[in-house]
Amino acid sequence: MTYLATETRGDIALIGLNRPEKRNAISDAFVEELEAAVAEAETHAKAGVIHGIGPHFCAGLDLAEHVKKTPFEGVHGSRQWHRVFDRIQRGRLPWFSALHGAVVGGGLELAASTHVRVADSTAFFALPEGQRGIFVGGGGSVRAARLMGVARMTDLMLTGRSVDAATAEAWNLVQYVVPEGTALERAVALAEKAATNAEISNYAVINALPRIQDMSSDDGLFVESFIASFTATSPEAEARLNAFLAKKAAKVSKPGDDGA
Ligand code: 1HE
Repeated sequence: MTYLATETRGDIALIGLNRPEKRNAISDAFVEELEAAVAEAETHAKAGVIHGIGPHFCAGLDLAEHVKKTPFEGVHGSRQWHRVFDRIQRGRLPWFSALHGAVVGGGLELAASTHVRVADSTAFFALPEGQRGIFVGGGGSVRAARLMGVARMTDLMLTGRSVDAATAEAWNLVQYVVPEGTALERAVALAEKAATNAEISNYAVINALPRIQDMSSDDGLFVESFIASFTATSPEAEARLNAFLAKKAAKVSKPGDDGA
């Protein structure tokens, strides 16, 4: 692999963005490689972690490549990012991202396609597209806007300012903030938790929840009933429910007891 360093730790697939000399800037070939790595992870892992190698998570779009494109090539490029990030968001696996340093532009869009974001205290977040004369093209206007809200995203894009990890947590951009240098370790620990869930439950969480948010309340509740029934009547659910009733399954832990 040219742009990625992949690794398997038990049930967890790790994808390291590995172009540190260019701050993990994402070119067309890079995003294609990411798609292949996600597809490969789906063949064997139960959860995945995406992280950045070097001083930053990701500096976003490879600006050197972007200047050479025609308008129509730009559309295809953006649609390619959409396809790859959609495979992360609505694929087979729950994905966790471990964030440090710059999480900017397309890097923030990539992080927004993962399901749980863990930032260390060095992480900073920005959408400098306006400064570059461009617009988000990796799904940011949908995913990032829904996470932080349109008003905050508008502010980030108009001012080009950065926000720190604590602000990103307050803005719902990340779910965890951890000490410097520990985001990867925490993201792997969280992914290991998710890997112990029933696969069908994880699939429902990552595929049904975002779709239900796009529905009316009435439609969402209707769809929820079918998913609830479909999962609850699976053989795995029966085995897990019986294990709990036979006192052979772990109880729900108190906050902090499980390391999360
Ligand atoms: C790059 C890129 C890049 C760095 N494309 N080459 N993204 C941005 O506007 C962010 C632009 N980058 C930065 O603001 C800074 O590089 C960072 C704050 C991320 C990191 O700073 P630093 O001091 O650690 O690194 P550096 O010295 O700025 O960069 C090291 C090298 O990486 C340097 O190349 P070199 O050949 O001179 O060594 C930089 O040119 C190169 N580099 N970032 C190409 N992004 C699907 S639409 C998404 C739209 C967007 O993502 S817009 C946001 C683009």
